[in-house]
Amino acid sequence: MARYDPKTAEPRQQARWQGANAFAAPVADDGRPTCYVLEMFPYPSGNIHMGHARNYVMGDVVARFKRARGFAVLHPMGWDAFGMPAENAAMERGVHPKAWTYDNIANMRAQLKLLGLSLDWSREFATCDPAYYGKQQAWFLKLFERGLVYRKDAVVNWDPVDNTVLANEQVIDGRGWRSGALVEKRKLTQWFLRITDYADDLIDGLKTLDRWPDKVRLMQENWIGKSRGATLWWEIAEAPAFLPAAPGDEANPARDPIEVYTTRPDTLFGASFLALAADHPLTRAIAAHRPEVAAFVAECARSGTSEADLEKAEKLGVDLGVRVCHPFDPARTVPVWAANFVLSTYGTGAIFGCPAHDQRDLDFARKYSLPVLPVVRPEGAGDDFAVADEAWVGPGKLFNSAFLDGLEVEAAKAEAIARVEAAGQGKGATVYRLRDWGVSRQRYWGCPIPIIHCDSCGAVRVPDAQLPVELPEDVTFDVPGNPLDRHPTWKHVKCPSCGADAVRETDTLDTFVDSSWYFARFADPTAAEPIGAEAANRWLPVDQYIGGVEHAVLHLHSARFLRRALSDAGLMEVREPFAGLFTQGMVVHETYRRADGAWVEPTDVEILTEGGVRRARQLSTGEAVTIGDIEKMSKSKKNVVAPAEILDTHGVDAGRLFVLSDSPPERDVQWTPGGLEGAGRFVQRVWTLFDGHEPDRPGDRAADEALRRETHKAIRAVTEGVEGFRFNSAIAKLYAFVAVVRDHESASGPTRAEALSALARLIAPFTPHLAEEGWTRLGMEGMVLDAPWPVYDPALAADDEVVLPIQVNGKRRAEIRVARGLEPSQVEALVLADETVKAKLEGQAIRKVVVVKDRIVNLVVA
Ligand code: ANZ
Ligand code: ZN
Repeated sequence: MARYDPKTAEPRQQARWQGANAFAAPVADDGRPTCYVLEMFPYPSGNIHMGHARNYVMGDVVARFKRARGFAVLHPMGWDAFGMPAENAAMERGVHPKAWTYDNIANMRAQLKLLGLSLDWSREFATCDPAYYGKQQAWFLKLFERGLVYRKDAVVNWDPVDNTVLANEQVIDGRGWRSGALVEKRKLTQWFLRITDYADDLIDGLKTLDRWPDKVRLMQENWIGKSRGATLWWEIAEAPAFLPAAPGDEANPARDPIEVYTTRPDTLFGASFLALAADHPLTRAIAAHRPEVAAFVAECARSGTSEADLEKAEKLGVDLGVRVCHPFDPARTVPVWAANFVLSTYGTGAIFGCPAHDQRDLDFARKYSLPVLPVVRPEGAGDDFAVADEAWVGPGKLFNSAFLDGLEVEAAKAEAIARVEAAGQGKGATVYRLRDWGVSRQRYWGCPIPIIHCDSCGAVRVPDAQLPVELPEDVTFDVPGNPLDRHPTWKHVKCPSCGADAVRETDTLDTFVDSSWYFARFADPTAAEPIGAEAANRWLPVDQYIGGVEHAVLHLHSARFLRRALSDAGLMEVREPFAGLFTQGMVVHETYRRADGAWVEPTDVEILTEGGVRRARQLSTGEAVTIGDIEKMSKSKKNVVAPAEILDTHGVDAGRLFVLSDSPPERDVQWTPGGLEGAGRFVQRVWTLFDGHEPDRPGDRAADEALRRETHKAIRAVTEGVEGFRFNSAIAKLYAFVAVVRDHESASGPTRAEALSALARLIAPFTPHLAEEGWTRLGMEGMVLDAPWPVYDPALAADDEVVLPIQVNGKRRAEIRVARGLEPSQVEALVLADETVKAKLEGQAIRKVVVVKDRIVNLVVA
């Protein structure tokens, strides 16, 4: 019998699929129900890594399974191809971003093709193809006409060396991640998408996403961050003389009441100060006259800008020398400070501090010796309730609070809002954490924003006939800044509306825009409209979307928003973009490090086990290396195994099997050479069964009956496993089934044929090449790809036995296998006669036996 040779079999089967154009999704309705399976498309960084491979193999299992179940499947692939790394390559190595990107795509496409994925390559595109981004410009202009795209001044992180805006993640300890320069805050006019218009709809829609992980829905909800509370106006009681004096004077807003947003109006009587953001108008007005305030503002502008950074930073502030009146008691005044923990972009950029019931306020009050007045006391606490280092943020009853005394927190909130509204001192308010989406980037390698700026007409849209606005290719990267901005000719155009000299917008779009609608373009990638209506209606929403949980917030949120905006612009129907979402775990690997700190690649490491202790040695130098933590495969720690490496050893199918078999898909999987070898042996074992099949062999009746039952049970278990995204348990079942088929050698040819034909179809989603080879070897017609998924007979698949745990005085001590449905009295008799149970009891007397039918046995002993 010949060994199975993946090196010849795998290319052979791939050529067969390609020859039959097997994975092209039908262009027109062919009567089958549709199923759209999509994995998050890759950024063309250079090589396909193991995380990609696992992601795409999971999608492939679903796609192949759905196809066998009678669906017309759309399973496309493309490239999220704009972004900074291409420009960095240009700056560091002098390659053009376009050449770098398309070279990487070619390389990665070839690597992906080796994995035997059932992808419809005819629909492939990259987001940097003018044919794609031109359509993006077209819908951008539709949203512009509807007012869903607008321009406003926004504060950005500015890197004064690289001359560019940085995202919050690119600011590390207040410095630019590339240049190391101290980052400044600058006001720039930027383009925004009006995502906040959809805040409520985005929250409501989450309720319909019953095939999304709960944790992702929760993350989305927190990101939108809807909260109910109140805005309150605090009249100015005292202010430095240099502030303009006229309240209500529009030219002199500095003496207007300060508007504060709170989610805890119930705690108003515990207020001991107000705190303003560093760029609140009043802070700035005072900074203009007081150097210590100006210094504080400058300091805030330099430090980290993300909410997470602010959360960690020490709470700092400066007294502004202003006092304001308490809304419920004008005779009582509190001081106004500027503080670094107040965000200018949330609420009103001003808060009242209630140190007893908010930790940040408490830290601040302790640092600057401000009063701490408790107003909510927990159940059981008395009038002397006080807080020390920890604010009380839990429930309780109000005290020290006049008319609110005795109320629970929720009731007190409502009452406080009613009172301030009646007094004209504030009103109930709903506030969102969500901000409009700033999409301007001062970069070259992105989608040009199709706008022309004219001195007399303002921002004018590029006429449709002039789309796409293509990126010029003759750009230089030798100096920092945006190459589009300094290009000699590209930006100089005539105004489309008055014909005067005008300039193009030189900002490009955030790459998250590119990835927020690609799934819709795949439905008809050559449509004249951005989204081909007929095809989109047939294929969308994506039935199963698969990707990393790191995209759970931004990418999914952008896509959900855009779907709504485009539907309002008449470009697609309203529905959620992704009906089902699965977030897969990562591929992790041990790390290895030399004494000098250098990381060592796994292929250069030999593991030695002595007396149960694992040690490692670097092969190339013979030096001992330390075995470090198991971490996500990453180039920086060199703990990567390239998918190409596995092809050379055990073949694609073994690799596919391994990345899915070792842990549940939502968890991380640890890459080990041993695991891959195990999968390789399984492939051989399966082949041996196919190859040794003798169709005419007689057999014995008992073996036939048993094998048939096992076959139908396996069909059921694998089907349920794939449907429930439990690929690892489906594979475990396949391993067990293969052992069963081997053990039932005395079954007849026809019964074994039934078992093996089911096996070929059941393994097809996981190890498609092996399945095709087996299918042919069994003498079946056509490709297993086109064979329907096996169907089980429920009577044969029924589990006729159950394993009951046996507890003795509440502890699990033994188990017993009995026929399903057996009456408690019969079970009791079997348990009492069981030798293992007797041994466990060691002669103790049984007081009581409780049997829960088909579930558990409890023994009470003296
Ligand atoms: C008074 C108060 C008393 C507050 C108390 C909390 C507890 P969430 O729930 O996250 O929406 N806040 C308001 N605007 C802010 C800003 N721009 N920067 C920083 N903090 C701000 O948070 C709402 C609470 O965060 C608000 O309620 C306000 O502090 C603070 F015992 O007001 B609270
Ligand atoms: Zn004009």
